[in-house]
Amino acid sequence: MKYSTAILKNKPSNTISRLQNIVLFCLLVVSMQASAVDVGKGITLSVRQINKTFGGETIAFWVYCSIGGTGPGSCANPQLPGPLLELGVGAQANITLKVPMMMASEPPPYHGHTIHFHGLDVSQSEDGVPETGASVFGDQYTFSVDSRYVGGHKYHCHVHTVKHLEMGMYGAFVVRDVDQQGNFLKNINAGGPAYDDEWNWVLSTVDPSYHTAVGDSLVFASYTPRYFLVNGKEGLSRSSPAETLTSRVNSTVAIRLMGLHSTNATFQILNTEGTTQDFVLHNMDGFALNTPKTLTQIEVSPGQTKDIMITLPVNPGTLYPEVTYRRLRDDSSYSTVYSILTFN
Ligand SMILES: [Cu+2]
Repeated sequence: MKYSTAILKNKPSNTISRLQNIVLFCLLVVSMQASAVDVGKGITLSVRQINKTFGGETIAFWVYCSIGGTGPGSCANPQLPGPLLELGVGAQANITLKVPMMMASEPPPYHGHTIHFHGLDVSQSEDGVPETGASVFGDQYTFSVDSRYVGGHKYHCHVHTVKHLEMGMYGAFVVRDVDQQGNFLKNINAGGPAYDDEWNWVLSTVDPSYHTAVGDSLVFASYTPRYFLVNGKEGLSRSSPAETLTSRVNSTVAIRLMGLHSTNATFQILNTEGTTQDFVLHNMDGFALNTPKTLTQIEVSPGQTKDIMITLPVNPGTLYPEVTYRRLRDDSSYSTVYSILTFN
């Protein structure tokens, strides 16, 4: 309803443009929802190898995928990162991981896979850490979380993490606030402010040499990333963005920044004049701040999650959210990943 109102208000005489907007919006919603999985309904995940090409270089990745279906993130159509997993507060997650016997390139004890729910305080037996007893040959994960955890988290494999994380074994995990019937609410945290649109950004980096090294190789002693990604895409320029979102004027957009990368990273949002835009930080590492902070720039370190919200201007336009990846040693810039946020 709100979307229709905004469209009518700003394009009262352009029916074709209005229809295009509605179609585009529906397509965006469909494509975003296609890979989201409510793990409260039960889900079986597996792992597939896919190849991706960056800079003319073909690199093998291992990705989580959901068994069943044909959409993005299913094992019929595996994607980097793995599917967005969602869980309502109070519901029980029921996740089965089936490990295929195809990852023979990692010798014992570095073979097999788990799921570690980074930032969720689950019991040790559900935590996916092989060193504390998790099975690496397939496992069942059942847990529930309370309202403190509403917000952005992530999941990744905890087997030989330096290798398996780099290989692409990660994805976004969002805990949803719910109403009394258990329906998901669009709140940034439990009872927190509501947003109109949500954008989940998985930050990651790629050092191709890690993708061919195995076991205790000395390659793992030095990280030299060559490709820098948001949701598995490079976004090398604004004309070739990693992510695009079409929203409405004067609406609020939640962006959840999930650090699965292995460098420093800085997030900011620029307008067409190149001026940084204010946004509000609401959650850090899945927990609501007592006092939300208004910022123009934010650091996302490896392993961190930061949930922000921006209120879009009242006139149609475009903003440019971007992530600049930086060296851990001296913070100098590697590369910027560009995205586009339009509102009309
Ligand atoms: Cu793994």
